[in-house]
Amino acid sequence: MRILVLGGDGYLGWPTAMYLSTHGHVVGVIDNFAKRRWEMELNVEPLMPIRTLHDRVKAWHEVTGQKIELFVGDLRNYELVLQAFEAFKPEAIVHYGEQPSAPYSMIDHSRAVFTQMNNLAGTLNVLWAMRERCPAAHLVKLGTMGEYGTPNIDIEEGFIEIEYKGRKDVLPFPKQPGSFYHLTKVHDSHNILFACRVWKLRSTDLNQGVVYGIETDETLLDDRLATSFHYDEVFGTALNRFCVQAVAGIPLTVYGRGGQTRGFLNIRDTLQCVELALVNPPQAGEYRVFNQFTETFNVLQLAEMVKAQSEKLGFKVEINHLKNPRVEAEQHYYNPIHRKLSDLGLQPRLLSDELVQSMVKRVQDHAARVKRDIILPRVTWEGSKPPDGSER
Ligand code: USQ
Repeated sequence: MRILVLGGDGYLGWPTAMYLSTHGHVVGVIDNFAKRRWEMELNVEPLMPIRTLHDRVKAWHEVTGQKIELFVGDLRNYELVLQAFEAFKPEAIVHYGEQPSAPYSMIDHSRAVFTQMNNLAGTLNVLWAMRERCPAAHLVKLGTMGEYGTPNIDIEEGFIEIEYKGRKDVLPFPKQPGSFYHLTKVHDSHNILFACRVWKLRSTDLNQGVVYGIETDETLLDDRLATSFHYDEVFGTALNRFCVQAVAGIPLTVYGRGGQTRGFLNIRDTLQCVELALVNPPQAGEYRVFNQFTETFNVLQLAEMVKAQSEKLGFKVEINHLKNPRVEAEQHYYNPIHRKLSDLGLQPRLLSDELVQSMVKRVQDHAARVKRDIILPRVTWEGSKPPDGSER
């Protein structure tokens, strides 16, 4: 299949491109390197040194003999998107090309507006360009479990059957997202659903949970193929951050009581899920939603797991309950359904003691690069002190 990965320079985009290339697909990537600019803005950087995308594509060819075609450009530039679709002729598009951080979107007014304009305009351009250039292609869009929030009922996969005043319908599941970033995914979902209904495009919206992990089979082939693993307060996610904190001797940053429960999955399972969606495409006009995670944990459980496994490796680890910088429920019901990917054959790699230990060991290899002053949260939902890189 000819597959174009949007956001191919990112934590998930680059491993996805390599994985699909290994699995016999013809792969292209688009990126405008915006994430690297945001990193510089905030003076944060990934744990491992990351080559430029041009160099990674070159290294991929040297290591495997496979080519990945590279397009440099911004999805907000409609002409560029049209030209890339025309040149590459994708049969499927995997869309990661968005600002992915909830805290980034909550720093200040300009980042909130930027996140919404960037994510929504990019996705709208993708939809229009699909309509113009490749209406039969399958859009696999990275959404988020965070679209649903934490309602006091089971969370269905995208749609819920409702009976109201004696009548029944199947309607989009109610959304209660927790940040301006998560809201962009809700708005995207509505735009994609509409484009499928009206233009008969086809799309799978992957409502993904929090991803953890450092390595995939492909990143392990060569140091030059590493993916950008973040641990800072803005771009790092819970479990990844805890592993770095354990190695750096910083008490684990559990926000509030730590009862916040989320769906989690291994980075390797992200790749498996995306491929499962790709090789089992929806019908023309169909918009479907998969809840993409393999297990649920609350934040305190994760911190306790990291503490226990790191201590086995000789680290002394404390858990700190910080004042929660976010506005979110810290104790709540959480039972999201996640059946559709399992039905397609997903073989999950669940979080194990060994896996936590292997992540901690891998972090240890790069311990000298950990920037200690980018870990504690400063962005708050109630009005942030912007993390200005110049202070660091
Ligand atoms: N948390 C802590 N301590 C930390 C970091 C996070 O207690 O040091 C808590 C947060 O308060 C939150 C939970 O852990 O309750 C998850 O936070 P996170 O930063 O790991 O993940 P989140 O902001 O939800 O966003 C991440 C990705 C985003 C994706 C989302 C999936 O950055 O792109 O959409 O996970 S989900 O969480 O299912 O919405």
